[in-house]
Amino acid sequence: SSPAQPDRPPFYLTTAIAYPNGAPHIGHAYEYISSDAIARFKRLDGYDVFFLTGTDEHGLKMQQTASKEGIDVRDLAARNSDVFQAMDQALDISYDRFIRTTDADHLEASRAIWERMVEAGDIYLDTYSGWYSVRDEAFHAEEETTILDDGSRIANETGTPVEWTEESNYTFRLSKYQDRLLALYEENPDFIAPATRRNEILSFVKSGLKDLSISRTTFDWGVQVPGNPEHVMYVWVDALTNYLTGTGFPDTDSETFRKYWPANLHIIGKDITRFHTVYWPAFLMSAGIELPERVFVHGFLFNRGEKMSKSVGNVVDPLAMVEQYGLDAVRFFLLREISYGQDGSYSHEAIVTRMNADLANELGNLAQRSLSMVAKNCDAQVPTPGELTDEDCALLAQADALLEKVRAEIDVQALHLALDAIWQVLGETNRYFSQQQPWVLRKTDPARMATVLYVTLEVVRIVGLLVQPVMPGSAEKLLDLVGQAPDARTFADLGTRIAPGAALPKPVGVFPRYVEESTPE
Ligand code: ME8
Repeated sequence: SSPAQPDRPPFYLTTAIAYPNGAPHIGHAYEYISSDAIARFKRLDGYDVFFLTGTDEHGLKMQQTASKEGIDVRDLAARNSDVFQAMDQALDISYDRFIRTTDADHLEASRAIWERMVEAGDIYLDTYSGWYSVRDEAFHAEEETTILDDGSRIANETGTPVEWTEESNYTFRLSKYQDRLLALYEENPDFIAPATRRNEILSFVKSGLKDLSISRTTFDWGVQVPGNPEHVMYVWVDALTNYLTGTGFPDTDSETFRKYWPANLHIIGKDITRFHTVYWPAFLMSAGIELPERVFVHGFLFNRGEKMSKSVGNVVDPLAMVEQYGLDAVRFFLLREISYGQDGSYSHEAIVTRMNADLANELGNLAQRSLSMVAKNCDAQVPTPGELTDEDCALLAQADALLEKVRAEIDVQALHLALDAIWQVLGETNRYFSQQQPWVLRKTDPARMATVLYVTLEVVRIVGLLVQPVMPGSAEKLLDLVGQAPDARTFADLGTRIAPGAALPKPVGVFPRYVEESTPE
């Protein structure tokens, strides 16, 4: 048997689970890529990560889409769930489980949380009437809707049509949790981030919570309510429960539940904040289950500033984007260009600028120039440095300080600032390389040239290790080129300097420039 491993701290991270009523769009890809970068960072930083993603398959929206397409809703869900899963693979998303809300263990978990809420006295039968948006799978209060000129009514927040719904169904005593929710936000100021989202939710809850309708009888595509098969659960009750299912709930004694629950981080987009920061903690309080630590809300992606969504139809296929620019360029662009937590825009020009300036020039060219000098002038071995100058020490100190800086940014999900810190050091390194002029030293002072190349390779190595979460494929190639052993690529390996004398492979370019195809005359 293997020697006992010291226990690594657990880190449980989730994405929203998407409605598989169509193919995924770039907004979905953005959520998975950003969450994946966090999951990979935590793994490299020594955490025992569990990363959950998947598809949200029940509800009226799915049922209506299926009947429109003339297929069985199960087939629609299965077909598109596979498309989401294939996209995750193509995007290098390192999930530990891809959950489908039609999975057998999820049905069990959903019934269990329901029964706990019943036992708490929080579910009662009532007649519900109000405005429902199928597209949002959400209820909207009358004052949150507007009547259009043609007499139809829409939800103000999302612009989606709402319909009058009246039925006898189960209702959750959300109003009972108003004070406890406000206390939660007060005592745990980091529960909702960024602060703008927290403030929105604070004022929403302060304005008063109404009880919430949580079952439907007019269709049957959902989890049956325990003890009353006439009802299916409101899709959000079972959807949110997926985060518990992933840990083995309702088996609260299971090793996975004890290890991973409560979740450390739910990553979601801004349109579903209320469900995750009001309904979800209230359900958990009612069921007597610990609350997640934090909900981080990312912004929306816009195509050249224009809104895009599957329902509207101006959707960009993430895989076509990957085909055009390469996977790591797309991953890098999204995380570097957009302030995580705010809305962002993408365009061909912006992607090409990042590819060429940040990747090809600042990182690729630095690696390529230093490595090809080493190949030609140092017998293709890591050079042996002489005594270090102040400049050498200052640069290495900046590179050595990166882990702590980047870790602090990742801990508050400031992914763009983490990358910014790394690219600042790359900027310094490029200035250092130009000032030191190793190509001149080659003739005048080969020993000094060796030191400059050594210092440069060491920075490239540190950067290579740190960009693994964002660009796993390219970082792997870069680390191969600087001779970093494949089994020594965690952040614990940052502190061991590159070994002089190590043989290096023939340098190859890792970050190609994007060259526009010339338009035919
Ligand atoms: O909301 N930019 O599913 P969904 C960035 N099933 N993110 C976007 C986006 C955009 N343009 N459009 C959507 C659901 N998203 C529910 C979730 S969780 C228990 C249930 C984000 O397929 C959106 O905010 O409509 C959400 O986080 C995710 O994509 C899935 O959206």
